[in-house]
Amino acid sequence: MNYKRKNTQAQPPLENFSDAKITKNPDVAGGSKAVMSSTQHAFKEMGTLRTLQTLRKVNQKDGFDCPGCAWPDPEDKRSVVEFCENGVKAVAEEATKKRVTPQFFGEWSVDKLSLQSDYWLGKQGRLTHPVYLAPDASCYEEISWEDALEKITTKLKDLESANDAVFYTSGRTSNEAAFLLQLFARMLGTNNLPDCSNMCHESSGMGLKQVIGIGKGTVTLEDFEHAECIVVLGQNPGTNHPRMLTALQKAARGGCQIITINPLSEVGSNRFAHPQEVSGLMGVNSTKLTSLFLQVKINGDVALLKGILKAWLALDEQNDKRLIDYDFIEKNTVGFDAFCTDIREESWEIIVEESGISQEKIEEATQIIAHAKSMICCWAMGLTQHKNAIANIQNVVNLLLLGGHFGRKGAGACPVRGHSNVQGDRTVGITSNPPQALLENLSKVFDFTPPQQKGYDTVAAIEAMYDSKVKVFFSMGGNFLSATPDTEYTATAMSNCDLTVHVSTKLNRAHLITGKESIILPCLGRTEQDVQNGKLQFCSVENSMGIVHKTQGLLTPASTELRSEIWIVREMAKAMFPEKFAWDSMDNYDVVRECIEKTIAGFDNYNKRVHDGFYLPNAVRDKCYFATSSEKGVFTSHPIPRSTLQKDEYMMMTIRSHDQYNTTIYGLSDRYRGIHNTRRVILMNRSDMENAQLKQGDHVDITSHFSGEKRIARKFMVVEYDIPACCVATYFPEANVLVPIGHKADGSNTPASKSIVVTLVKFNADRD
Ligand SMILES: Nc1nc2c(c(=O)[nH]1)N[C@H]1C(S)=C(S)[C@@H](COP(=O)(O)OP(=O)(O)OC[C@H]3O[C@@H](n4cnc5c(=O)[nH]c(N)nc54)[C@H](O)[C@@H]3O)O[C@H]1N2
Ligand SMILES: Nc1nc2c(c(=O)[nH]1)N[C@H]1C(S)=C(S)[C@@H](COP(=O)(O)OP(=O)(O)OC[C@H]3O[C@@H](n4cnc5c(=O)[nH]c(N)nc54)[C@H](O)[C@@H]3O)O[C@H]1N2
Ligand SMILES: [Mo]
Repeated sequence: MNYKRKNTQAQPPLENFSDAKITKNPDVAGGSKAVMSSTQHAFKEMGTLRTLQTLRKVNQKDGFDCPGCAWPDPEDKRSVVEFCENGVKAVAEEATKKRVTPQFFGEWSVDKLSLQSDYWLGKQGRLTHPVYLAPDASCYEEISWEDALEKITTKLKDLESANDAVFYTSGRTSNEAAFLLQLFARMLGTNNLPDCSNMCHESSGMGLKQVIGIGKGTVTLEDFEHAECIVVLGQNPGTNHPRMLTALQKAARGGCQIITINPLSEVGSNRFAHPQEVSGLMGVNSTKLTSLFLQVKINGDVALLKGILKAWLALDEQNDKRLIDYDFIEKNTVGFDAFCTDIREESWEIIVEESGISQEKIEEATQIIAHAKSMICCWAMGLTQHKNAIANIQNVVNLLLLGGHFGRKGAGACPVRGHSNVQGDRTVGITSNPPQALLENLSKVFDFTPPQQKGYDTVAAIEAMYDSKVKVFFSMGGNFLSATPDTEYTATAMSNCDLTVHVSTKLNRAHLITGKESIILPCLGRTEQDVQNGKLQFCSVENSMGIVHKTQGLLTPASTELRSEIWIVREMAKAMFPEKFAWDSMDNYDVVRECIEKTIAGFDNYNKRVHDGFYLPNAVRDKCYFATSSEKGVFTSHPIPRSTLQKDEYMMMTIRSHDQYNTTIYGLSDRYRGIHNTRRVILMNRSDMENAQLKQGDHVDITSHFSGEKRIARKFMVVEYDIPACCVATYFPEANVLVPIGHKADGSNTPASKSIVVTLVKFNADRD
């Protein structure tokens, strides 16, 4: 392990499981337990006054956008409490009263910090000062902003090639900061702009763009009220998008049929008691959400979707061709005949074997789908993080095209985004593969020649760093070490840089595996007031449904030494390219928004419209226009992926617990899955456990297998769970060490972190 500075650990430490407890899953999500869990957390982190003050402003027009997820806010009737349990935790995590000061760094060497758990690291509080880790030093030390920025810009100026620098963005960054960062990187001369989206919905963006001409969803929140059928695939909204449950509840109450496709029967998708309704809070009135649950095998979605498509074609024949929207297909699509031939040729035997769902169940789902006049398909990481992710997404589109579910009320595609501004960051130019129009506009507006060569995405950046081709790694938020695949490989990669820089709110493991030198720049978060030159500023973000709106914090910043992300990039730009722009004028963020308006389509009148929020244009949704080369929606055919599992091998997915936000661990329990006080668990099917002679509570080492390579993660506790045979589940980021860097989605390069082939052996403390 040559990444080691001294004795740093890239992986979280092992557990002793002394407090671990496994209970039955609850039946209902939400209710009073959700309120209790969130308020306890909030009061502990923020205190009573700050909690009340802060929560009043979450997702309100005059407040700040919840940093939790990208689910949209209702446009009119907003509740005074427009947030959810996990939103409260996300806010509390940022608005905590605890602080990580230079004194703290003096007491805690990087080595010592790395032995602590991710939970512990996050719980230390907000970063207060810029700190610097000198070559061979063991502790970070305080550094002035001036000196920190000087070190960074000097390194950048000295680069032989701009492509020796990488600029990563995580999805909490505002439109304004993201726009400036991509501008800065391109002025420097590189498109090395990887982002968290590369590990997230990249497959959705690419898959959709090829077949419907836009890489985003095509529905509004209102559409959920008009859908007759909603299919939720590979998503756990009860935990990761709890406010979506309100939309699903409304739909279910209105008679909409909800089909859930998931290897796990997630509590949040089953029943929901709205904590903001008195009856829901008391637990006396919960709503059944899922009407049909299909417990698909991990990565069995292509098989299952093709099964539904096959059954639909047959059902349509039996119903005098009244169940397929032939008019829509004729007018708006290409590829229908070849698609039908491919679907008809699929065998039921393979469909059932690979999906794990019987033909009868598939036909039952098809009855609902084929008869729905309006259907929405929602999905998240269960579809995007597979080798064949694009085939997953394009088969969802096939389903929507067959029923004509585009450009119609109550219907469409809904990739549910993760980070609260991951979609906006992309819109304003964070991408390693920029569209020509963006480069041309940048060149016109800012008078420079942007680089044409494609840059590194996340996986390519790690590989380049591993090969010592990157000198400076700059991260705008996120946790590049723990969120990325192949933790040990990535650790080596990061340590091969000359300088690693993190603009962050909280301490995380990526700060501990460093280049020769490292700098942490502490920034303002969403909840905090951003005052520039004596004037209060605000930023803007785009939600999962393409609405751009204002976000403005209210709290006094955690420290006087915090700077806004915009200020940081602007200062770097001023030092590097003083003649290119009157950078100081950007202390008024309206000026940044004017630049965005001039460069990116759809932002007309940005500074005026941002106050109320506005939809970005969406040709598919607005006028059923598909911007593909044929100007039509495209039917596609993809073979069913065949399982290659050998005896004693399992297919592992890495998922989120109810008490984490990506690599930020709020707590050690996963209430909805009955797992308490532990995270190093592996969920297994009972018959698999019997065959492997394992009992609940046993400890195992997990080995992943990929192209002859092996990776190992030690000491996980076996938990019996209702999961299909030969499928297992572990939590991200503990299991990321098992995700091979080379195992990724075809076309989108997204790490395939939901389909890892693994074997298990009993844990033995004496083993090397
Ligand atoms: N509280 C909280 N909120 C969050 C986050 C968080 O960590 N915590 N993260 C944010 C981010 S960045 C994102 S991207 C989203 C993530 O939101 P999700 O995508 O809901 O998150 P995951 O836990 O990765 O869960 C994926 C779901 O897919 C299922 N699944 C796994 N493999 C397959 C498969 O092969 N087929 C099918 N059909 N299902 C499968 C799993 O059982 C699980 O229910 O949430 C966002 N919101
Ligand atoms: N195995 C496996 N790996 C995965 C996934 C999976 O499902 N399985 N999911 C993937 C997905 S979907 C995603 S999106 C990525 C997430 O990847 P990242 O976005 O890189 O990771 P996060 O854990 O969200 O980043 C947390 C850190 O962001 C910083 N931060 C928080 N708020 C702010 C802010 O306002 N400004 C700044 N500058 N910093 C801030 C804090 O320092 C915090 O420690 O992980 C991916 N990795
Ligand atoms: Mo994500």
